[in-house]
Amino acid sequence: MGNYQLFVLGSLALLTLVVVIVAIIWKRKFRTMQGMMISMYFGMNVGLTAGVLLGVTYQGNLFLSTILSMAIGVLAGSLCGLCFGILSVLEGIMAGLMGGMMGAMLGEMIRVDQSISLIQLFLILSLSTIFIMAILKTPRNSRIHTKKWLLKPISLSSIMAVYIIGGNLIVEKYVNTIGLELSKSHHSATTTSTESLDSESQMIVLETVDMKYSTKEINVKKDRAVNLTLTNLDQIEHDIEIKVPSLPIDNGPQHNHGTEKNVIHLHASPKSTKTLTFTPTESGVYEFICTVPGHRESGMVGLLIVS
Ligand SMILES: [Cu+2]
Repeated sequence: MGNYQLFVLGSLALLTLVVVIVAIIWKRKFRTMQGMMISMYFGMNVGLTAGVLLGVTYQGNLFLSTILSMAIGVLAGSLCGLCFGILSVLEGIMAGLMGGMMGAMLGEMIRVDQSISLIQLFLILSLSTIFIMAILKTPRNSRIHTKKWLLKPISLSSIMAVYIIGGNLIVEKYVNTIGLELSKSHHSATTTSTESLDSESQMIVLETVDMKYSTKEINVKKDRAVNLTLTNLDQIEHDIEIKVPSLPIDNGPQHNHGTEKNVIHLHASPKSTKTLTFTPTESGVYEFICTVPGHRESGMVGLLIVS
């Protein structure tokens, strides 16, 4: 749990407390239907907020995020409903269940950066429960004589604005951290990294494990040296062969049997690493394969894209 998650969950807890206190103070002013409506609105929005947050946080474990979010939604909805009576409790519980479930599913499916705005939207909707209560509390047919009543919503709004701006600052840090983690993991997960050692050479690292290449696509630039490394993690031998127009290879002893012009061939025995350098001279899409019998057929094939 990062700062951001704690910020949102803490806000929800605080909000629940405020809503319950306000509901207890004003409960005589609400009719049953209004109490039900408030509980429903509050339970649903708290469930949705917590759901999206936890769904994103625990992506890949929808069961956990759903159970937790439904629990939070039910807790908020029923606590709010308790102030108004049994019907409101039921309404709050059902809305909390539904909000938590839908929120978790939503969180599971969207990206972290997309979740931020949704969480904020639902958080604002949850906060607006207080406004709804203030509006519903106003007796029907009552006319507003002075402009004093404006003070309350204005002060409430400014408190909310400060709160949300403060929250945004935390959010930015959170997104930056996540973005950093993402780019880091992206870097290590895809073993094919086209990074330039200097301005001229491009490093490509390809692994073979469980009869598969670690990537199905290699992107390189034309007329720039490509340093290709094949790391064989399997117990059987693998190789890589690419028929691509290229400059003659000058890799000396490391270079195995790529004597044929325009054929890149790199062979790695079990648990070994081999490297060669070549320079593609024409852009296009070329197939790379493992020439060990049966390997290509079982999926050891990919594309080299020269641009
Ligand atoms: Cu193979």
